[in-house]
Amino acid sequence: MKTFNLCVLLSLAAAVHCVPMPQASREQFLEELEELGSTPDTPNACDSTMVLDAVATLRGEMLFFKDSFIWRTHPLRDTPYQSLISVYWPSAPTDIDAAYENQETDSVLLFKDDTVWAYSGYDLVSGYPKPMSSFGLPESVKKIDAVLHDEESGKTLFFVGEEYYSYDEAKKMMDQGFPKRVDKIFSGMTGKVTAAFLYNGYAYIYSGSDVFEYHLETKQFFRKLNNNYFLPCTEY
Ligand SMILES: [Ca+2]
Repeated sequence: MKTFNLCVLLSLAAAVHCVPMPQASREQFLEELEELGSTPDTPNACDSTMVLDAVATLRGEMLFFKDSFIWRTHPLRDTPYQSLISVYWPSAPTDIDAAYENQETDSVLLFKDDTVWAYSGYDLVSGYPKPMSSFGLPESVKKIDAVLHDEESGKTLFFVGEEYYSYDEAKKMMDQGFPKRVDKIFSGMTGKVTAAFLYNGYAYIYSGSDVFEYHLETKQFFRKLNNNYFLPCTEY
């Protein structure tokens, strides 16, 4: 039985809906992995010094991006699932800068240099890829370091160097008065932000292999974690 399924959790009641992956993608993935082999280029979740390119959620899962690879994890599964980004999204870039999930449009957005891609499920959303300037970022911003989307407030924060911009998803325009320093909102965050995502009312701000946990509403800093907190090493 060669059927290959991608399981997507649809509800907290743990009802699992399996989306068949096209057979061609499965074969392509196996061939590409065979070509790559277990080379040093394949990122390893057990490398505690690894700096992820981007982290995002997607329909209850977590997505971790590194080079050409992606891991998917789910709170109810123990082992992260690693594959090539191209298996899910053949037209997507590799070595991305940032990513976030827009739950309202049921899409995940990927940023690389001055371009943004949006996917709903496996499908490229009509109109994408398009210039990142469509968000209203200044022309001087040629790439971003990370992005953080808060569904409650409808704000999306773009991290660029020591500063961040705030985008209003409802108004589809940048908020006035930005950029501001990152440590004005996330106290003590003076290092470069490399990835960010929200989970269970907390903001997780990555700086290299360190992850800083902040309460979303109060912005109070709680603790410093490591990459492996969310992306566990499963080689024992
Ligand atoms: Ca990044």
